[in-house]
Amino acid sequence: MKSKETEKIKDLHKNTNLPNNKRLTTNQGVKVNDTNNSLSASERGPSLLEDFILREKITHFDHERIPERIVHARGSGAHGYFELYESQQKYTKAEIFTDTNRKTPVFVRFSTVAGSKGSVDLARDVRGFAVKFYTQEGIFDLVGNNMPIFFIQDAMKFPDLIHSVKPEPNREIPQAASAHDTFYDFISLTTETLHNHIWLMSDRAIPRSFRMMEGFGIHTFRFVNVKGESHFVKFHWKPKLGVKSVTWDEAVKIHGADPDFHRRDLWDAIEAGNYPEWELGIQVIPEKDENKFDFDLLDPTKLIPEEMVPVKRIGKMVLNRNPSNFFAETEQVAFHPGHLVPGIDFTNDPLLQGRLFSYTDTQLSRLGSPNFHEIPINRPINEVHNNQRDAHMRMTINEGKTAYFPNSIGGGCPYLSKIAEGGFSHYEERVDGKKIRSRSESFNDHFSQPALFYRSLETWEKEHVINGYAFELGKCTYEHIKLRMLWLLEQINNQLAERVAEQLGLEIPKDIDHPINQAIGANADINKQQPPKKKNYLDTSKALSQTFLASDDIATCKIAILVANGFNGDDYVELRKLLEEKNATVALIAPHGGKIICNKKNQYDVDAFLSTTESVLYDALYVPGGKEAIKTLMEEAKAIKFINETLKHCKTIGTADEGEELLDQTYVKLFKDDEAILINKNVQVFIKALSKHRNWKREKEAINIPV
Ligand code: HDE
Repeated sequence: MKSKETEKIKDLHKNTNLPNNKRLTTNQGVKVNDTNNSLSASERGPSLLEDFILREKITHFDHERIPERIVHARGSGAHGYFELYESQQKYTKAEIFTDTNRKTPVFVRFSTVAGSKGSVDLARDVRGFAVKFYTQEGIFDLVGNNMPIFFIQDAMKFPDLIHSVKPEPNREIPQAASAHDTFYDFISLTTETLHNHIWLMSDRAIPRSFRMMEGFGIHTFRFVNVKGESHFVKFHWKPKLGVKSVTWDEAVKIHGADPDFHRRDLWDAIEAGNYPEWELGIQVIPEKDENKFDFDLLDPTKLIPEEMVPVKRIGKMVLNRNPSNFFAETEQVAFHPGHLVPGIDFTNDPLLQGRLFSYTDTQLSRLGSPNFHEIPINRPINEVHNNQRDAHMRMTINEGKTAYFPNSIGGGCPYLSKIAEGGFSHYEERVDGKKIRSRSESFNDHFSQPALFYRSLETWEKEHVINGYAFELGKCTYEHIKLRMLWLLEQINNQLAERVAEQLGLEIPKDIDHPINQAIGANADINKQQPPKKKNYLDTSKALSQTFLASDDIATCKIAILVANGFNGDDYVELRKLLEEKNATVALIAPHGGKIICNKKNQYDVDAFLSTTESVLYDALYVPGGKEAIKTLMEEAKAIKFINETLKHCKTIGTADEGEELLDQTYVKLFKDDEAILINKNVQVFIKALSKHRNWKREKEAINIPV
């Protein structure tokens, strides 16, 4: 246990004369003198129904669970604040975006989408990135994801999308995984999904940390200024630590080594005072430019390349406090894209419009009452006054006899606010047309942006995308689904399709005129929407490639130091000091737990011993010298595996003196010219290599290392 926590517990125990409010009581406040034994008639006799203490304890326990979120069930939250750099009053009257003197409290919840509450953190999935701003004008929720686009264009299709990705209903398999038939059946028949889907195949879907992901509001929103003028706006979160991911091989291994990898990482960083930070960016588009793009601004499957409209960074968010109680805060928090403050407004994006209905509706079944806004984590910081009353679990005791408007008996309260006094008014957009059920033609280009994304990736990223598709389609069992996907990939990029086809052992079909496709043609996009010629409004966009979104900051980077008794203590102490100065985290790993003794006879606490830990939980490895230590490690099969795996995952490896003999027992001996394999180099060189996160140049060969 960490020393800070141990001290806290000691403090509690010091106080033997606990005040009444710390004594165990029933929910009615009655002190309890036994919580281990039920009331029974004689020592070995039957339990008695009158035992109200037992009944209360069990009844409460029986009802402890609430329905988990239908999507985004697995999540982790943190508190923090938002600060604005410069007033955006030209665009918006929202005071969090005009008042630079404010520190607005926030609560953020990161999540995966498909898995249940207890599923693993490293599933290949989109991540939710939901921010609740507790502004002085009320709650503003920016309920976004870590990818800038969504799978579908219209809310009507959301249940179909989610049903297809969730475990197949006959046997509830697979958990938190998109690699199965029903998902690819849907994707391959719904071409609008292909853009978000290619992001899902990329490393963005397996982040190294929540702290190293971008966030996006996705939809085009509106900013409205004091004069009532509107601008379109897209929201972006840019992480201070850059965008970093793990490889799929690591993700699979992290599933077993630490299923709570992201949750733990967020918690530990905040506990250690390494507060996660993002800058809030906006892309602002004047109303007059609405139709200037080759795609529709209302289409949530399209992004606006940053090269076309730059992202202006307007403020920063810092997460500096862990929740005190997971259920009360992270589980009960209720986000809603319709929680807005004056100065921010919606557009007619049909996905956004549908969401505006869904989020309150889902809270009613999940939290059980329209009073969910009274749960502490959901309460605005300003006062709430209205004529709503009663319902399950009402916490507010409303006084007086009037609960209607207008009234004179209650002094006319609560009063309305004029727009100039901060009353919300919707942007008066002109709407004119017939009631129809159809999709605008301007939403029909489903291939240009997936192609732009693929073109924009560096070679190593492309390889990961190819392998992502091959893995996922390789898990599908119906050949016609794989063929449909291959045909669609061919429309995105020929090299991509060929490489995936090669791994699947299939030929790319020449057309989609397959009997099964004909049979379902009437119900699916695929036959109706023969892809139009792809547009090429931009050759590549650097903002789409992780290569260009890195950061040199090694704060919270986790370095494993592999040692055994007799290791070179001076080497270790110097490295640790320099790494910790840069807020990196160091873990001493040894063949056994407890203490480890260096060549100078100093003792150190072991952080993890080899059989309890795995290389995939660290970002880099260092092996100090020391004859005796190296001899011991050479006989440890797990030490050899640890090194080989670190190498395979393209991480930095450093050693000095006798450490080289250990590395020579591993595949490292074949990679001695590699720029992130550092033998007898000074510590600064090690730190520099670390700041690159991975040496992807190694991957082509290293991927074949048999671990
Ligand atoms: Fe959500 N989504 N969503 N979603 N969503 C929910 O609300 C829904 C969409 C997002 O940490 C649910 O409280 C519909 C896009 C996040 O608590 C539910 C549609 C984006 C979270 C719901 C979408 C999101 C949710 C489930 C299509 C990115 C987790 C529990 C019209 C911009 C928030 C809940 C948290 C949660 C519905 C599409 C992001 C069922 C109908 C697009 C981050 O109401």
